[in-house]
Amino acid sequence: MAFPKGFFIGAATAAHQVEGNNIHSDYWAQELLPHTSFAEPSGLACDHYHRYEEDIALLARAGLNAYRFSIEWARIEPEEGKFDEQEIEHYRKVIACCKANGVEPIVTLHHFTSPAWLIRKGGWEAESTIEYFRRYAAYVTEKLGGELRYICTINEANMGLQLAAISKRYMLMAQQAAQAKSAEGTVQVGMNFEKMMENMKFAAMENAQVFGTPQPQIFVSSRTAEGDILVFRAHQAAKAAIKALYPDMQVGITLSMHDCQATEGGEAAAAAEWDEEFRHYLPYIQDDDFLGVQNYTRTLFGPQGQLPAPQGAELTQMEYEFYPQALEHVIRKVAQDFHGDLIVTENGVAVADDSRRVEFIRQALAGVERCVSDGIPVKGYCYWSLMDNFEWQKGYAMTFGLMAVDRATMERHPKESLAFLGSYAK
Ligand code: GCO
Repeated sequence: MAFPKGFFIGAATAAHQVEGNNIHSDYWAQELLPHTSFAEPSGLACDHYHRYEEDIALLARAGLNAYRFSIEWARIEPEEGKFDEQEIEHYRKVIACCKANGVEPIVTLHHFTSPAWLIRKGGWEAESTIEYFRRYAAYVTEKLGGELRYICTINEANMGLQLAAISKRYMLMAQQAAQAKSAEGTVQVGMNFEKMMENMKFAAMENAQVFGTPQPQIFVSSRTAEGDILVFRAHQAAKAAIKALYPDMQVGITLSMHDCQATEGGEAAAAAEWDEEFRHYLPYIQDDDFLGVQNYTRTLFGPQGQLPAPQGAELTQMEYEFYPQALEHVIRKVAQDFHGDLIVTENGVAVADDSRRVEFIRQALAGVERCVSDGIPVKGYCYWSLMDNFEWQKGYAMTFGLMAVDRATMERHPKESLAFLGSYAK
């Protein structure tokens, strides 16, 4: 079966991960702290800011018909209330370039990075952030809305809660390791634990200097229950502003979702996780035009909670399981409760061997095709990512891309997987 006419086959990027020199952002500041937890700074990234024409042309030449990218708030509003028209013109050109290449631009307004000033004002736990985000969304829409059909307000709006859960698990393990310091085999862990705590003290001081608080509330931080909902209220405020200007704009949010699978006795834990990742947000997104589905793998649950990947499972560079079947499962589960359109805004794999990427895409898209033929309103699939890029704290080591980037020369090298993905659109 082929996808219906108008189905998007695309690739995704995020501004900070590819553009380079995002100097007014919170991440830029954090990357440069002496005790940073980033493996390396983003620097020039892939210089996509200057090479977007080549990148979009390569995407289009391979047959892809959609490009999901993000607009960088820290460029548009580098200082509170000071909006930069020239940066609007930059993104106007990016959008025009998509169209000249027959590519649908799918724009995200917030993809993890925020202006540093926003974080100094309390960031993603502060009530005032709702109004700041609404104002920025309205500004961008007023300027560029006439050229767009799809806007994702916030990327992986549920990330803060997932991080809170991971930190809790991690701290528990670290405490146990520290207590068990004398026990053989854990000494080394205890030592590292102490060093890590030491490092955290310095990092806290450095953060205080830059952001006025030892624990800045960037978007990708552990979120409180109130902060979790605040993000969705910011989405709702932005959506209302966008709709007031362009009632026909397709507006949605994107969520990071695992295929939560129960092994025997793990049913309650898997259901609780699905509720936390997805279902409890329904009241805030139910009326959205679409939901952006972002999935990379599955998570297994037993009676005690989350389980590691099965023995012998193929792992990706990210150290989670290579499991392309997860996407179909997630789409089917989401469609039980969410009745708007679905767009796969991210799905992908970090592997060195591109033939495994081709296989991942083949299996993932077979699952999407089955969903479409069962009548689930999936409107598109964007692979993460168009090119190898800055994978946040992990730096440039993770290769998710359909194209390799030689960061010394910035030359692009399309991989076989790019043409393979493009073949689905032809
Ligand atoms: C995300 C991420 C991307 C990551 C990708 C791979 O939305 O989590 O948006 O920025 O690079 O998920 O881990």
